[in-house]
Amino acid sequence: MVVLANPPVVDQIPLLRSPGPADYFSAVPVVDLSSPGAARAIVDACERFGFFKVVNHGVAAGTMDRAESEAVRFFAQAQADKDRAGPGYPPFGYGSKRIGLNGDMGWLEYLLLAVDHASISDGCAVPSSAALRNALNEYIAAVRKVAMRVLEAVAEGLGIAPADALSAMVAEQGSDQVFRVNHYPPCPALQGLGCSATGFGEHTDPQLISVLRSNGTSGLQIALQDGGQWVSVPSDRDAFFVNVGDSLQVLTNGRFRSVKHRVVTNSLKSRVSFIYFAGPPLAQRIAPLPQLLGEGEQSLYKEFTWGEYKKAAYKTRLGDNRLSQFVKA
Ligand code: GA4
Repeated sequence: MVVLANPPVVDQIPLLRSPGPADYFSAVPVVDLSSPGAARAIVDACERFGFFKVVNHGVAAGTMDRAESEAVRFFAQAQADKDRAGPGYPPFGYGSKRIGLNGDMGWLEYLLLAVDHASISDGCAVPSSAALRNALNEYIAAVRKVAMRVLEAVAEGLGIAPADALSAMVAEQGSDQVFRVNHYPPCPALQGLGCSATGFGEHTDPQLISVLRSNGTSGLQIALQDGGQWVSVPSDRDAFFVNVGDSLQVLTNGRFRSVKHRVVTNSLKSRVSFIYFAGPPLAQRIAPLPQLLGEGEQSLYKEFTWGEYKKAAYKTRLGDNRLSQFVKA
């Protein structure tokens, strides 16, 4: 019989098989953002995986390091101090274990922040520490530029004019950008048992794209598009990882598919990740770009705005297929 050292700590969190060396995915597409072939490589990766890694992105290591060390300092505070910065709903601030509004749980704590233009929204009182806020703002401004370049490259690779057809949706006044700092503490109670706590359960992101950066602790897994096999993404603290979200799936009429992903916690090491979610303004119509529809080709999806999709998303459970209710019969 297996006796957990401290069973109640994980009793509400679903368990996953611990990843082994064979689960590591060595074929993650790597895009050199400074190379002339970046646009083609991005489109290829989006079609095959809905996921890729970005190197030579131009973001200074110091920007990432400062944001990471300030985030680590925030999460190291006493629980009571952190709880004063939350709860995460409605809808922004500090949250612990609860994800969304419908009962999803993960072995993590996080900061969920609204972004206005290129920094944390003035409406977000959290984080209150100037050092953390400044470090995150410097990071957000930099990662947002990476997201814009990726969206421009997507438009170029797909042959869409104007070049800013996609990036303008995020650059516009009123665009719905969100930033998340996730801290997955180690879960030693499960060490050696072959299973791990779910850090963030499987889901697709509703936005256009998400740009992730983590410390050197792995844990991110993606589901491969042919067959759905879960593979572990080797961590790389110097790179960004980009996910295709549901909205870009619709804009490309399913040519790109949003990638299912999740995070498995480590029994010994904590993982800290930053994710920038590039969303359009609430009134933006999300429908296939006319230039991508072939002769006589119809949209696979019913008409909706980003605001309608977001509202529907918040009624779903994390792992639900949120797009299915918008697929034409
Ligand atoms: C997934 C992507 C982002 O983290 C997020 C998440 C949001 C939340 O944590 O509040 C959601 C989730 C995400 C999709 C479905 C709903 C909403 C939790 C949840 C169960 C901030 C987002 O935009 O959508």
